[in-house]
Amino acid sequence: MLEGIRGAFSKLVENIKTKSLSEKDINRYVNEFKLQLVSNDVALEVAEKICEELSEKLRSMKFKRFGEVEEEVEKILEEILASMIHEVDVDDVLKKIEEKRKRGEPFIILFVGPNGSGKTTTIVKFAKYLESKGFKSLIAASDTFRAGAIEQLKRLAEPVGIRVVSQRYGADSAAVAMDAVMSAKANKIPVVLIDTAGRTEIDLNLLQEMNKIKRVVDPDLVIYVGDALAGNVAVEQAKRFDEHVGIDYAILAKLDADARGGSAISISYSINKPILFVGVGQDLDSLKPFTRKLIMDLILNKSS
Ligand SMILES: Nc1nc2c(ncn2[C@@H]2O[C@H](COP(=O)(O)OP(=O)(O)OP(=O)(O)O)[C@@H](O)[C@H]2O)c(=O)[nH]1
Ligand SMILES: [Mg+2]
Repeated sequence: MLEGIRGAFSKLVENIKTKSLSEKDINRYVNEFKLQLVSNDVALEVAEKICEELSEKLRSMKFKRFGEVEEEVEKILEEILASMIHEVDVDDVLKKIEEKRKRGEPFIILFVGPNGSGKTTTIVKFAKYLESKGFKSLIAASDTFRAGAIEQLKRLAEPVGIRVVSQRYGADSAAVAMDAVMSAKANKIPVVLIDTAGRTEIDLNLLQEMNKIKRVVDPDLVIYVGDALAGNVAVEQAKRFDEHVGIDYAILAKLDADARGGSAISISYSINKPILFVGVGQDLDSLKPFTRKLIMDLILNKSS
């Protein structure tokens, strides 16, 4: 996972620690590093920002004993990354759910994202996660568009004891969502998770449909599920969903299959929204809270 970006970072550290650096060296290594970031899916604007700060900090770096240089460069990279990756504590979300539960109202989360990004799987993982924290949830099958979507959701959710509220294909997705909300109220289920249809193109119809669901159920959170493998495209898609629908958090699925790793850095910075979780496998327990530490440890090779 993330071998590409990790390789770029260690190459930079290697270059810098073995030479006494002239201005020209710094420019060369930083440019080389920038290219590697971009080829590992870091969005250009983000790579430029990282490298601008990096050059500045390298120039003012005081070289100490030889062995300390590596540490120093790693520290610089850590600082830069930390300033770019937005973090949120999942417990904050759990607290908000608890507040609504006390008021007897369900907490509603709308999941949006492009075609095949991992929404349905992620929702069921999320429901399992909530269950482990003591919150029951039910899922609205508001993807009434794609053939097989309702069965797929039921096949994943029902064996693990999570109820799915569904209607027929072609039904109004906002009506399905509303049904689920009413059912949650009647049955005192504290969380409603709404699964929606993805599309290959981010088309106007889809966005209108999302906005209609949003208007009708007034969700507490809108979560964008992005596909780490989509790289730079994932960043552009996230931006467009944010512009048109408005998103609060992102979840980045398929990080386990992402050999490059740049989208994890880019998405959070580009849309200025925190990543809540990352998906690290197809099974339903593969959802990890996203922390700066998790991503930095992966990039800086501090854990496997
Ligand atoms: N390796 C890996 N695969 C994942 C992960 N999350 C989802 N997938 C797989 O990605 C594929 C698509 O997942 P779905 O959950 O159906 O995606 P979706 O966004 O609901 O797709 P549409 O409803 O068609 O838009 C499935 O084969 C999932 O098993 C993950 O974190 N890691
Ligand atoms: Mg789906």
